[in-house]
Amino acid sequence: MRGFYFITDDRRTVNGALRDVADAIAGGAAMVQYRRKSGDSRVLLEEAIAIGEICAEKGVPFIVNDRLDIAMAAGADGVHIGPTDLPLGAVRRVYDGTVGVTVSSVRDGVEACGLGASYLGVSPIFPTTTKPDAGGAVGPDLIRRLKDRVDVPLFAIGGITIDRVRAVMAAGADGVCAISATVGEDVEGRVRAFVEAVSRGGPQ
Ligand code: TZP
Ligand code: MG
Repeated sequence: MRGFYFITDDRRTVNGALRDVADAIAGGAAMVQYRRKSGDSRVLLEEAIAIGEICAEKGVPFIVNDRLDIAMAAGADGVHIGPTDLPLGAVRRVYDGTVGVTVSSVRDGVEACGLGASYLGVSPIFPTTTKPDAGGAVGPDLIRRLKDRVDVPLFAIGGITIDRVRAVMAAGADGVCAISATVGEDVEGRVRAFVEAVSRGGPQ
């Protein structure tokens, strides 16, 4: 798992999110996460299935944020969990797909890998307003310290802009996630710029 990891913006409508996913894949996104923080489960499931179909058509791995039940019911490739979701040990008792875990310290990252995390979202690298409860910025150095301790792919998330790609890739990230810096206008073009920056290890 390497490259640009696209995450849907919770502020977008369902149609907007579907368009964003198609555009992000056209721009070269290597993986897609469906992130919607509220809504009836059956509505979330419908949206997850629709996004999963777009991803499957293009062969792009599809991950559901927070909800193992929706991930499984939608036939997703995996689930992404954080500190307030089902604990990783519980998820692994019933699920052997891809499980991504948000971590903000070396200790949490090492523990998550011991429990079977498939990749880590290292968060928040820089300040972000997209996830108000993300905690204080941990900086690119946490990627460097985790790289020495774990073997799974590391994705930098939180306040990532094109200009910050170099710092996180130099620290050893396998890829980046960015919501505000991609969603809005020209998602395809913005994602393509991230994909190129990640593959070069930074912007031109
Ligand atoms: N998890 C940790 S930070 C974050 C998530 C979902 C938000 C990232 O959004 P942005 O707009 O790229 O800072
Ligand atoms: Mg979560």
